[in-house]
Amino acid sequence: LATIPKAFNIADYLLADRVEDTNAAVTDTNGSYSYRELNELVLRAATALREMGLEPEDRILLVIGDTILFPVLFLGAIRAGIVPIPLNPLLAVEDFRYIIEDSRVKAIVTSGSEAEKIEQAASTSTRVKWIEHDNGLHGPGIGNRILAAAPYDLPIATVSDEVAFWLYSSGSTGRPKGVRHLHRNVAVTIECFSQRVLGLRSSDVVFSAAKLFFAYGLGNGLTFPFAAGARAVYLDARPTPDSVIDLLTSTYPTVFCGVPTLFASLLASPRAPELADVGLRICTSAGEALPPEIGRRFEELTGAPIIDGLGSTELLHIFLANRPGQIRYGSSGIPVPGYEARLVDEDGLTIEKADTIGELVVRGYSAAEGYWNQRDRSLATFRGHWTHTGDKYLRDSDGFYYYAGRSDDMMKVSGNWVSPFEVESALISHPAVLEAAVVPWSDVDALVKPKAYVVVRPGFEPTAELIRDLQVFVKGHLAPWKYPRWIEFVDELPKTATGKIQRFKLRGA
Ligand code: 3SK
Repeated sequence: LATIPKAFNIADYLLADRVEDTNAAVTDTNGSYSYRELNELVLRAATALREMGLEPEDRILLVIGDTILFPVLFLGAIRAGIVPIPLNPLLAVEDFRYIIEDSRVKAIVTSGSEAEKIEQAASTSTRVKWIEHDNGLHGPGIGNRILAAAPYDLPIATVSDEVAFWLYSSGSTGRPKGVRHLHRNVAVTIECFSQRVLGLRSSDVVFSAAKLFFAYGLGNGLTFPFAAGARAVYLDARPTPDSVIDLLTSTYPTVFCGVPTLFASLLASPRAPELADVGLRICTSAGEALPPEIGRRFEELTGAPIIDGLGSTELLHIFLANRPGQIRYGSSGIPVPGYEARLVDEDGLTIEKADTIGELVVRGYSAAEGYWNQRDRSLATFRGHWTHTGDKYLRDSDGFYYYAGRSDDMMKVSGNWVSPFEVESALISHPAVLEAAVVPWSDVDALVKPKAYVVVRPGFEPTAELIRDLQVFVKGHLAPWKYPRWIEFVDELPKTATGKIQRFKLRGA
């Protein structure tokens, strides 16, 4: 791997050489911005954040959409040594409240549509001093502050081994964990995946349907294209088949980064034939295993192979992947150059034999420094140079890895972690529910969604109407992707002698 100097700032690394570059860096719904403009906006944002009163190492939450303001604020904060924490705007108020307390942020930038939720969540915090609104670059709020500030001109004051930003990852008890990433980690993912696997170049136009607040989207839509001098195309709206096809047929990206559910829904869309000649060079898929049929059919339709891979928030981006020209649909591929992978048994011993399931552990220099204030979980996950993924895999005799489930009960739904415990807790707070167990279940496209088994309280009828009621109820309490797509009523749940639910007896996925 390339040597990374001690004095190092990832925002500076991405943009400092592009100060005079007039090529387009970002196209969002409102227009295009050259690298020169982007660099200047980033430096103005760095000043604006300092003028608001933020000091280096202070933290700021970014609850904003995929527009030019995302890279401007994310990189602007980092350039000034401030630590941004991008979050999913669709989280529930309770999630925001927990993260605001846990992260001890001093400032929050929120898009107009989420402002009410954020203000409610921050109302109990004694630490949050500023809530700024994102009403667009030219709108009142943070946009105007940035445009009014002078470009930041202080020298780099960060080092490669210091924390640059955090991302939150869901935990099995439902409490998200703050994953702390260093400046150097970004440079490692760029070299290993973007350069050595995707071969991203300045002529590429990249569209990531996975949003920028995800580790996967952050690499695809921000750090990878900027490092290559390519153009990133942003879609602020929800990535539905229609909005994605509109974007692909109007901006003609060469690289499209999606998740399996989206590839499946694009293929099922009556507008799918429009994708036949949009000029895609390559696609990536992550978030959950890509069903082989979906991969093959999408490649047949568009002519572009899908590079399916496995990454994690803890390792920042993809570390197992297929390779262009060497794709095995149904497999997560082989270790990305720069990473080593092993399978271990329950005693931590390496499994050498092919086709034997074990836990996947990975060694790579993009591993996070640890979880914030969660020592036990950090010790369990980041063991020396090896990161324990919690994923079960098998490796065939050619060295290709195949997903075989989770070591815990967590599941991935459209690329988002869902804790069964959290969905069960929401269900149990409904007056009709006595007990609930939530497990992963496969839909017709072999994609995983939550299914709930529910025991109703005496006096309540297990009807189709109650199913709808419960689904609406959960949607009202949790982020939208978490509600159970199927609910089955049962007389009792399988349990251990000590009363723990045996979810594995109910699993169908
Ligand atoms: O879910 C994944 O496979 C993934 C990929 C890249 C970065 C982060 C994640 C969670």
